[in-house]
Amino acid sequence: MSRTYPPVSIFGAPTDVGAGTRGTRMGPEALRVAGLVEALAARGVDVVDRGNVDGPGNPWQPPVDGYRHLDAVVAWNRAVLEASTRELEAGRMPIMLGGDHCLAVGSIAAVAAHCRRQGKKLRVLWLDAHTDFNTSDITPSGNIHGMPVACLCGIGPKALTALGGHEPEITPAQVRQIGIRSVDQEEKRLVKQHGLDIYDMRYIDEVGMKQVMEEALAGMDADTHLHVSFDVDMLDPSIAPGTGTKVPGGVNYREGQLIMEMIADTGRMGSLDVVEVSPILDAGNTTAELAVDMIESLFGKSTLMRD
Ligand code: 5AB
Ligand code: MN
Ligand code: MN
Ligand code: MN
Repeated sequence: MSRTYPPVSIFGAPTDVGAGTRGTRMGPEALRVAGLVEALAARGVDVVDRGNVDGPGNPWQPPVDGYRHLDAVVAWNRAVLEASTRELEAGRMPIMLGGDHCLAVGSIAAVAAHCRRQGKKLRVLWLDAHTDFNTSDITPSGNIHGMPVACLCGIGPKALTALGGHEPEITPAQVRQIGIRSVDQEEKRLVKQHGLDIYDMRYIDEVGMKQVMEEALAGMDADTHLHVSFDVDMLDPSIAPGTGTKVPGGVNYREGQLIMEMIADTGRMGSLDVVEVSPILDAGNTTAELAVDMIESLFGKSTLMRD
Protein backbone atom coordinates (compact mmCIF):
# COMPACT_ATOMS: atom_id res chain seq x y z
CA MET A 1 0.00 0.00 0.00
CA SER A 2 1.85 3.11 -1.09
CA ARG A 3 0.71 6.49 0.09
CA THR A 4 0.58 9.97 -1.28
CA TYR A 5 0.93 12.95 0.99
CA PRO A 6 -0.51 16.43 0.69
CA PRO A 7 1.85 19.21 -0.31
CA VAL A 8 3.87 20.48 2.63
CA SER A 9 4.98 23.98 3.59
CA ILE A 10 7.69 24.35 6.19
CA PHE A 11 8.20 27.56 8.10
CA GLY A 12 10.33 28.47 11.09
CA ALA A 13 9.46 30.54 14.14
CA PRO A 14 12.88 31.23 15.64
CA THR A 15 12.16 32.29 19.18
CA ASP A 16 12.54 31.30 22.82
CA VAL A 17 10.34 33.98 24.39
CA GLY A 18 8.12 31.34 25.97
CA ALA A 19 10.93 29.36 27.59
CA GLY A 20 13.12 29.70 30.67
CA THR A 21 16.37 28.94 28.87
CA ARG A 22 17.38 30.52 25.58
CA GLY A 23 18.30 28.45 22.55
CA THR A 24 15.19 27.26 20.74
CA ARG A 25 15.50 30.38 18.57
CA MET A 26 18.09 28.32 16.71
CA GLY A 27 15.80 25.32 16.32
CA PRO A 28 14.58 26.02 12.77
CA GLU A 29 18.12 26.32 11.39
CA ALA A 30 19.23 23.15 13.20
CA LEU A 31 16.34 21.23 11.64
CA ARG A 32 17.18 22.63 8.20
CA VAL A 33 20.85 21.76 8.58
CA ALA A 34 19.77 18.26 9.64
CA GLY A 35 18.25 17.96 6.17
CA LEU A 36 14.51 18.13 6.80
CA VAL A 37 13.54 19.61 3.46
CA GLU A 38 15.77 17.28 1.45
CA ALA A 39 14.54 14.25 3.42
CA LEU A 40 10.89 14.98 2.66
CA ALA A 41 11.63 15.76 -0.98
CA ALA A 42 13.50 12.44 -1.23
CA ARG A 43 10.34 10.72 -0.04
CA GLY A 44 8.46 12.22 -2.96
CA VAL A 45 6.69 14.86 -0.89
CA ASP A 46 5.94 18.18 -2.60
CA VAL A 47 7.72 20.37 -0.04
CA VAL A 48 8.62 24.04 0.04
CA ASP A 49 10.50 25.96 2.72
CA ARG A 50 8.82 29.34 3.26
CA GLY A 51 11.66 30.59 5.47
CA ASN A 52 11.01 32.10 8.89
CA VAL A 53 8.24 34.25 10.31
CA ASP A 54 9.36 37.29 12.25
CA GLY A 55 8.75 38.58 15.75
CA PRO A 56 10.24 40.52 18.63
CA GLY A 57 13.54 39.67 20.29
CA ASN A 58 13.69 37.98 23.67
CA PRO A 59 13.52 40.73 26.32
CA TRP A 60 14.84 38.24 28.95
CA GLN A 61 12.76 39.68 31.77
CA PRO A 62 11.29 38.06 34.88
CA PRO A 63 7.59 37.12 34.87
CA VAL A 64 4.96 39.81 35.38
CA ASP A 65 1.67 38.67 36.94
CA GLY A 66 2.62 35.04 36.31
CA TYR A 67 3.66 35.44 32.67
CA ARG A 68 7.11 35.94 31.22
CA HIS A 69 7.15 37.99 28.01
CA LEU A 70 3.40 37.81 27.38
CA ASP A 71 3.43 40.58 24.73
CA ALA A 72 6.26 38.97 22.79
CA VAL A 73 4.60 35.55 23.04
CA VAL A 74 1.38 37.01 21.61
CA ALA A 75 3.27 38.68 18.74
CA TRP A 76 5.04 35.45 17.76
CA ASN A 77 1.83 33.48 17.97
CA ARG A 78 0.06 35.96 15.70
CA ALA A 79 2.78 35.46 13.12
CA VAL A 80 2.49 31.66 13.42
CA LEU A 81 -1.31 31.82 13.21
CA GLU A 82 -1.09 33.86 10.00
CA ALA A 83 1.51 31.64 8.36
CA SER A 84 -0.33 28.43 9.29
CA THR A 85 -3.67 29.80 8.12
CA ARG A 86 -2.20 30.81 4.76
CA GLU A 87 -0.86 27.32 4.12
CA LEU A 88 -4.00 25.52 5.30
CA GLU A 89 -6.20 27.68 3.09
CA ALA A 90 -3.94 26.91 0.15
CA GLY A 91 -4.57 23.21 0.77
CA ARG A 92 -1.07 22.59 2.12
CA MET A 93 0.15 20.93 5.30
CA PRO A 94 1.98 23.43 7.53
CA ILE A 95 5.02 22.18 9.41
CA MET A 96 5.97 24.77 12.00
CA LEU A 97 9.55 24.59 13.23
CA GLY A 98 9.97 26.14 16.67
CA GLY A 99 10.89 27.80 18.61
CA ASP A 100 9.49 26.94 21.99
CA HIS A 101 6.17 25.25 22.59
CA CYS A 102 4.21 28.44 23.32
CA LEU A 103 3.91 28.68 19.52
CA ALA A 104 1.41 25.83 19.43
CA VAL A 105 -1.26 28.30 20.53
CA GLY A 106 -0.97 29.99 17.14
CA SER A 107 -0.52 26.88 15.03
CA ILE A 108 -3.41 25.01 16.63
CA ALA A 109 -5.71 28.06 16.69
CA ALA A 110 -5.15 28.24 12.92
CA VAL A 111 -5.94 24.56 12.49
CA ALA A 112 -9.04 24.78 14.70
CA ALA A 113 -10.39 27.68 12.63
CA HIS A 114 -9.62 25.82 9.41
CA CYS A 115 -11.49 22.76 10.67
CA ARG A 116 -14.49 24.88 11.64
CA ARG A 117 -14.58 26.38 8.14
CA GLN A 118 -14.26 22.98 6.49
CA GLY A 119 -16.68 21.22 8.84
CA LYS A 120 -13.90 18.86 9.89
CA LYS A 121 -13.25 17.26 13.25
CA LEU A 122 -9.94 18.04 14.92
CA ARG A 123 -7.80 15.66 16.94
CA VAL A 124 -4.64 16.96 18.63
CA LEU A 125 -1.84 14.57 19.50
CA TRP A 126 0.45 16.22 22.07
CA LEU A 127 3.80 14.41 22.18
CA ASP A 128 5.64 15.74 25.23
CA ALA A 129 7.21 14.99 28.61
CA HIS A 130 4.93 17.73 29.99
CA THR A 131 1.19 18.40 29.89
CA ASP A 132 1.74 22.17 29.30
CA PHE A 133 -1.48 22.94 31.18
CA ASN A 134 -0.26 25.58 33.63
CA THR A 135 -1.90 28.91 34.34
CA SER A 136 -0.50 32.18 35.71
CA ASP A 137 -1.82 31.26 39.18
CA ILE A 138 -0.11 27.90 39.44
CA THR A 139 2.95 28.08 37.15
CA PRO A 140 6.22 27.45 38.96
CA SER A 141 8.14 29.42 36.32
CA GLY A 142 5.94 31.93 34.50
CA ASN A 143 7.18 30.38 31.25
CA ILE A 144 4.36 30.33 28.71
CA HIS A 145 5.66 27.21 26.93
CA GLY A 146 4.24 25.40 29.97
CA MET A 147 0.74 26.80 29.26
CA PRO A 148 -0.32 26.32 25.60
CA VAL A 149 -2.77 23.43 26.10
CA ALA A 150 -4.59 25.34 28.84
CA CYS A 151 -4.71 28.47 26.64
CA LEU A 152 -6.16 26.51 23.71
CA CYS A 153 -8.79 25.07 26.05
CA GLY A 154 -9.80 28.61 27.02
CA ILE A 155 -7.83 28.93 30.26
CA GLY A 156 -5.27 31.72 30.13
CA PRO A 157 -4.75 35.35 29.21
CA LYS A 158 -7.37 36.78 26.85
CA ALA A 159 -4.71 37.76 24.31
CA LEU A 160 -3.88 34.07 23.84
CA THR A 161 -7.23 32.36 24.48
CA ALA A 162 -8.91 34.70 21.95
CA LEU A 163 -6.02 34.76 19.45
CA GLY A 164 -7.90 32.90 16.72
CA GLY A 165 -11.26 34.52 17.45
CA HIS A 166 -12.97 31.51 18.97
CA GLU A 167 -13.03 30.62 22.66
CA PRO A 168 -12.15 27.98 23.45
CA GLU A 169 -10.32 26.91 20.31
CA ILE A 170 -10.42 23.26 21.33
CA THR A 171 -11.82 21.14 24.15
CA PRO A 172 -9.81 18.70 26.29
CA ALA A 173 -11.79 15.86 24.70
CA GLN A 174 -9.96 16.53 21.39
CA VAL A 175 -6.50 16.13 22.93
CA ARG A 176 -4.39 13.01 23.53
CA GLN A 177 -1.07 13.47 25.36
CA ILE A 178 1.70 10.91 25.01
CA GLY A 179 5.05 10.56 26.82
CA ILE A 180 4.04 12.54 29.90
CA ARG A 181 6.26 12.26 32.99
CA SER A 182 6.54 15.74 34.47
CA VAL A 183 3.42 17.49 35.70
CA ASP A 184 3.52 20.17 38.39
CA GLN A 185 1.50 19.60 41.57
CA GLU A 186 -1.30 22.08 40.89
CA GLU A 187 -1.18 21.33 37.18
CA LYS A 188 -2.02 17.71 38.02
CA ARG A 189 -5.18 18.84 39.74
CA LEU A 190 -6.14 20.94 36.73
CA VAL A 191 -5.59 18.25 34.08
CA LYS A 192 -7.67 15.84 36.16
CA GLN A 193 -10.39 18.41 36.61
CA HIS A 194 -10.56 18.98 32.85
CA GLY A 195 -10.39 15.29 32.02
CA LEU A 196 -7.37 15.34 29.72
CA ASP A 197 -6.58 12.03 28.07
CA ILE A 198 -3.02 11.39 29.23
CA TYR A 199 -0.87 8.42 28.23
CA ASP A 200 1.95 8.80 30.72
CA MET A 201 5.22 6.87 30.77
CA ARG A 202 3.94 4.45 33.37
CA TYR A 203 0.98 3.53 31.17
CA ILE A 204 3.33 3.20 28.17
CA ASP A 205 5.54 0.86 30.28
CA GLU A 206 2.56 -1.18 31.39
CA VAL A 207 0.62 -1.69 28.16
CA GLY A 208 3.21 -0.91 25.49
CA MET A 209 3.31 1.77 22.80
CA LYS A 210 1.25 -0.17 20.27
CA GLN A 211 -1.82 -0.24 22.49
CA VAL A 212 -1.24 3.36 23.59
CA MET A 213 -1.27 4.54 19.98
CA GLU A 214 -4.28 2.43 19.08
CA GLU A 215 -6.18 4.08 21.92
CA ALA A 216 -4.92 7.58 21.16
CA LEU A 217 -5.80 7.33 17.48
CA ALA A 218 -9.14 5.56 17.94
CA GLY A 219 -12.34 7.18 16.74
CA MET A 220 -10.90 9.20 13.84
CA ASP A 221 -12.52 9.01 10.43
CA ALA A 222 -12.18 10.51 6.95
CA ASP A 223 -13.46 13.84 8.29
CA THR A 224 -10.80 14.10 10.98
CA HIS A 225 -7.84 16.45 10.72
CA LEU A 226 -4.99 15.21 12.92
CA HIS A 227 -2.63 17.82 14.30
CA VAL A 228 0.63 16.51 15.77
CA SER A 229 2.47 18.75 18.23
CA PHE A 230 5.90 17.20 18.71
CA ASP A 231 7.92 18.53 21.64
CA VAL A 232 11.28 16.77 21.31
CA ASP A 233 11.54 16.46 25.08
CA MET A 234 9.05 13.59 24.79
CA LEU A 235 12.10 11.55 23.77
CA ASP A 236 14.52 10.27 26.37
CA PRO A 237 17.32 12.82 27.00
CA SER A 238 19.90 10.10 26.30
CA ILE A 239 18.89 10.21 22.64
CA ALA A 240 17.59 13.82 22.49
CA PRO A 241 19.81 15.98 24.70
CA GLY A 242 19.30 19.19 22.73
CA THR A 243 16.38 20.66 24.63
CA GLY A 244 15.98 22.90 27.67
CA THR A 245 13.54 20.92 29.81
CA LYS A 246 14.95 17.39 29.89
CA VAL A 247 13.19 14.74 31.96
CA PRO A 248 14.67 11.25 32.34
CA GLY A 249 12.65 8.16 31.62
CA GLY A 250 11.32 9.22 28.22
CA VAL A 251 10.25 7.56 25.01
CA ASN A 252 13.03 5.48 23.47
CA TYR A 253 14.05 5.32 19.82
CA ARG A 254 11.85 2.40 18.81
CA GLU A 255 8.85 3.66 20.76
CA GLY A 256 9.26 7.04 19.07
CA GLN A 257 9.41 5.42 15.67
CA LEU A 258 6.31 3.37 16.39
CA ILE A 259 4.40 6.53 17.36
CA MET A 260 5.34 8.13 14.05
CA GLU A 261 4.69 5.00 11.98
CA MET A 262 1.25 4.52 13.45
CA ILE A 263 0.39 8.16 12.81
CA ALA A 264 1.55 7.71 9.20
CA ASP A 265 -0.64 4.64 8.88
CA THR A 266 -3.76 6.71 9.65
CA GLY A 267 -3.09 8.99 6.67
CA ARG A 268 -4.87 11.79 8.57
CA MET A 269 -2.05 14.09 9.70
CA GLY A 270 -2.86 17.55 8.38
CA SER A 271 -0.42 19.72 10.32
CA LEU A 272 2.66 19.39 12.51
CA ASP A 273 4.70 21.34 15.05
CA VAL A 274 8.31 20.41 15.80
CA VAL A 275 9.34 22.39 18.86
CA GLU A 276 11.82 22.82 21.71
CA VAL A 277 14.96 21.86 19.74
CA SER A 278 17.81 23.80 21.34
CA PRO A 279 21.02 23.21 19.38
CA ILE A 280 23.31 24.90 21.90
CA LEU A 281 22.43 22.21 24.44
CA ASP A 282 22.85 19.42 21.91
CA ALA A 283 25.62 16.92 21.28
CA GLY A 284 26.50 17.96 17.74
CA ASN A 285 23.17 18.26 15.94
CA THR A 286 21.87 14.87 17.06
CA THR A 287 18.51 16.05 18.40
CA ALA A 288 17.55 17.82 15.19
CA GLU A 289 18.82 14.83 13.20
CA LEU A 290 16.71 12.50 15.32
CA ALA A 291 13.70 14.76 14.88
CA VAL A 292 14.18 14.63 11.09
CA ASP A 293 14.44 10.84 11.29
CA MET A 294 11.13 10.77 13.22
CA ILE A 295 9.47 13.16 10.76
CA GLU A 296 10.52 10.92 7.86
CA SER A 297 8.62 8.13 9.60
CA LEU A 298 5.59 10.41 9.86
CA PHE A 299 5.80 10.42 6.07
CA GLY A 300 5.99 6.65 5.82
CA LYS A 301 9.72 5.98 5.73
CA SER A 302 9.79 3.12 8.21
CA THR A 303 6.67 1.46 6.85
CA LEU A 304 8.36 0.68 3.53
CA MET A 305 8.42 -3.01 4.36
CA ARG A 306 4.65 -2.90 4.31
CA ASP A 307 4.27 -1.09 1.00
B1 5AB B 1 7.46 22.36 27.45
C1 5AB B 1 7.14 23.37 33.75
N1 5AB B 1 5.94 22.56 33.88
O1 5AB B 1 5.55 25.13 33.57
C2 5AB B 1 6.74 24.85 33.71
O2 5AB B 1 8.87 22.01 27.23
C3 5AB B 1 7.91 22.97 32.53
O3 5AB B 1 6.90 23.03 26.27
C4 5AB B 1 7.22 23.34 31.25
O4 5AB B 1 6.70 21.07 27.55
C5 5AB B 1 7.86 22.73 30.00
O5 5AB B 1 7.64 25.69 33.79
C6 5AB B 1 7.26 23.28 28.75
C7 5AB B 1 8.03 23.11 34.95
MN1 MN C 1 5.83 21.16 25.50
MN1 MN D 1 8.05 19.42 27.15
MN1 MN E 1 10.82 22.28 26.80
